[in-house]
Formats: sequence, C-alpha cells, structure tokens
Amino acid sequence: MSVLCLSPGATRARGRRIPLTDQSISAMSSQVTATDQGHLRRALELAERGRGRVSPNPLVGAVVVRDGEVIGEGFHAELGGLHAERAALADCRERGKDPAEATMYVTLEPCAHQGRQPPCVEAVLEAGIGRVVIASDDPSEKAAGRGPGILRDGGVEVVFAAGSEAASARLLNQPFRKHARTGLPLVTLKLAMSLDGRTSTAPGDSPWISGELSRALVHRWRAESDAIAVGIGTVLADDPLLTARTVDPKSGSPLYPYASQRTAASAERQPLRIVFDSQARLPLDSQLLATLDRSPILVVTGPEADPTRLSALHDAGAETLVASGASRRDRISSTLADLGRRGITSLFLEGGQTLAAAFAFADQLDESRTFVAPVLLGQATPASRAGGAVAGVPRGAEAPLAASTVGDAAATGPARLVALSSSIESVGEDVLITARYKEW
Ligand code: AOF
Ligand code: ZN
Repeated sequence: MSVLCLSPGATRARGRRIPLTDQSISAMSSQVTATDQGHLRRALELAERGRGRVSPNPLVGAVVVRDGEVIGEGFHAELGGLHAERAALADCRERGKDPAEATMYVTLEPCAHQGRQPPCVEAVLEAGIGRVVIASDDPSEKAAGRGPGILRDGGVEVVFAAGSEAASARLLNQPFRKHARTGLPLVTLKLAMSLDGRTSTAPGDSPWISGELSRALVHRWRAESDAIAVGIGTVLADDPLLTARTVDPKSGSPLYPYASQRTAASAERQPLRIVFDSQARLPLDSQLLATLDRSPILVVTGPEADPTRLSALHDAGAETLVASGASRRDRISSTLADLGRRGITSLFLEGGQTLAAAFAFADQLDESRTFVAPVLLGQATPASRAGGAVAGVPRGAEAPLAASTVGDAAATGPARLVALSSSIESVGEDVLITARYKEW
C-alpha cells in the first residue's frame, strides 16, 4: 500500500490545508508495513460498529499501538458522543496504558474544530502520540486537512494511507462524504425482481418477490438510512408502513438474523418517510399517516397540488414540501438539496420503477442494490397490481400517478448508467447485486 508521508516540521503554518489530490498522494507515496495495514483494517472494523447510530456524522474507528501491542481501541458510537480518537485514548487509560510515543491508526483524519465534541487533535497532542496513520481525508469545509496540519506542526508524524484500506475508508462514509462535498444526500435504489424481470406481483398473489432474508436486510438498510422515499403509486398499490422493523418491540430481541448485529437502541432509529406525490393524493387513511408516532412523513408535491389536499395532509400530521423547478429533473434536484439542508445524508429509494427511472434519468443515483429472486412471475405488470390496497383508487392508477409525481411522463428518456463497480452475493435463495455509479 502506498502512503503520503508528511514529516514533522514540513511547515509551521497552523491550520494549513494539505491538498489531498491523487497527484500529491502518488508523488509522495511510500510503503507502509503489513502490520500498519492490519491495524487500519481493525480500525475499519471498529468504525462499522457505529453504523446507523452516528449520522450525519461519519463512521470512525481508531486503534492505538505501542511497541507492537494494541493498547487502546475506540469508535464513534453515538451522535454527540466521543469521537473515535478520544474513545481509543480513554480505552488506553482504562487499560492502564500510556499512549505517549504510540502510533494511532484512524479511519478519518482527526478533527480540529469544536463541535458537539472538542477537537480530537488536542487530545492526540496531549497524549503525546508520536505517529498518526490516517485512512481517509475528511472533505468537510471545517476539516479538509486542517487537523493533520496541526498534528504535524505539533511534531507528530502524519501518514495518509492509500490503496485498499484508503478505498475502504472512503466507501465506509459515502453518505457523509457526498453530503460534505455537495450538500446532497447519497441516493441508493433498492429493487427486487423475478427471474423474468418483474418487479411487482399479480393481484391476489403474495406481494413479496425476494425471500425473507433479503427483506430482513432491507429493514436493516432502512434503519441505517436518514430517509426512505417511495412514489405515490407504490403507496396506492401497497399501503406500506416504511418503518424499520429489526427488533421485536416486546422482547427487544432481533426479529431477523440480519438484525442480530445491531443493538436495540440503533434499531429504534427510524428514517424520515418521504412520498413523491405531485398531486398530494396520499390517502388520509393510509398506514403511513396512521403511524406518525413512529416516524414523520414528508409529502413532496408539485406546484399543481390542490391546496385543500395539502391542508388535509397538514391536518393529518404530514409535512409537505412543494418541489420547485419546471422539469422533473429540476424537481428531484431541488428536493435533494432541501433534504441535504435538513441534514439528511442518505436517501433510500424503495419504489416503484417510475420513481427509480426518474432518479436515473435525472442522474441522481449513487448506488443500487438489486435482489434477483428464483421465481418466475409471468405477465404481472406494475399497473396490474396497482389500486388493490387503498380504497377509491382505480386499478391501473399506479404508473400515471407515479410518473406525475416528479414531472411529465413524456420527458422520460433513455437513461443508461454504467456502474463504476459492482459485486454479487447470495442472500438466502436470492442473489444481491450491488452497483455503484458514483463515488465520493
Ligand atoms: C473525528 N473523529 O470520530 C468523528 C469525526 O459535532 P461533532 O463534535 O460530533 O463533530 C462532527 C464532525 O467531526 C464531523 O462532521 C466530522 O467532520 C468529524 N467527525 N471526526 O476526528 C470522529 N466522528
Ligand atoms: Zn474528532
């Protein structure tokens, strides 16, 4: 693995920004040992433990090593709680170990600002850490190299990792990184399809396409997302709850195998539920509005929405947002910008296909997770399933309603997004294909 070495005393300017371009890293690269890589991988594992619990903050892990011995480990465990570096130094103290002259491995550059927590660089300097190995930069305005600069000025050897540990550290925090760089949430599309490419079942059939394990995984992803979105067509067809259900509310024990890695506290976190509904048709007797005590609802409408419908939705307890912009593409980007301003760093798109196509056409998809289930569904179409679940909506209404949620259906054009990278794994009987279109 190659690294960027910033030797102590290279510059005296406090708070100076270190340009972290690919060119600067490769020009100054050298090798770190396999031992260094191993400790970074451990720090990455520790960072994972905060998943679903720290947003909008990043996942961060840290390991302190002296004379080959791990003397402290920590991670960012709760929003507002200790940052990873301070947690690892506290662990050193608990173990009765002195971190002076030790090496700290950390998955994100240490912060230099006062936020919910004091700056980590102060704690690192006070502890007398001799060397800091960092797996990824922090692209936020308040960070961006400032912390590493301060450490170096304080006489600490600062090393930036490149290679696979650096890539893993960046992938760990895609929502945080995209939000920091663009102000927008990371958008992940979930799809479940049959072997014959169907994404919905026929009326009267089970609504499920993917298997139980896949559905459990979806609940976990919901709990890890800041917001979930569906098109109004999906609501009219399925009357979904869109809550994350990973723990039995009575016993507190995990409901599904995939939930077992999560704590009850994190499983209780519910994402904001968003319905793209240009005409404000969300039924007042829908399950979404009946469960506002579990998590809020945001209805994204167009300017054409009937004001009496909007006030009925308000009275029912939903928040409404009129998406600005003449085209569907503009409405999607203005909605994403609004969500970003609210501190939403990740948006999980759950259907239907019209909403998915609109986001793809607007070039607003960062990742997709597609389950392919070993089942043939024959002639089922999205339209044939619509309208079954909510009173008063005619069968076949889903596609036109969903299309109108984000603009004119006629504007749909070809949208070929080629993945930068993809992977395949088995989930029960299903195959899960994860594809990334953008990396941040
Ligand atoms: C670190 N280590 O473990 C984390 C960092 O408001 P605060 O105090 O929680 O600070 C949040 C910011 O601090 C966050 O946006 C990111 O820049 C950094 N997070 N930094 O050195 C950590 N969680
Ligand atoms: Zn910090």
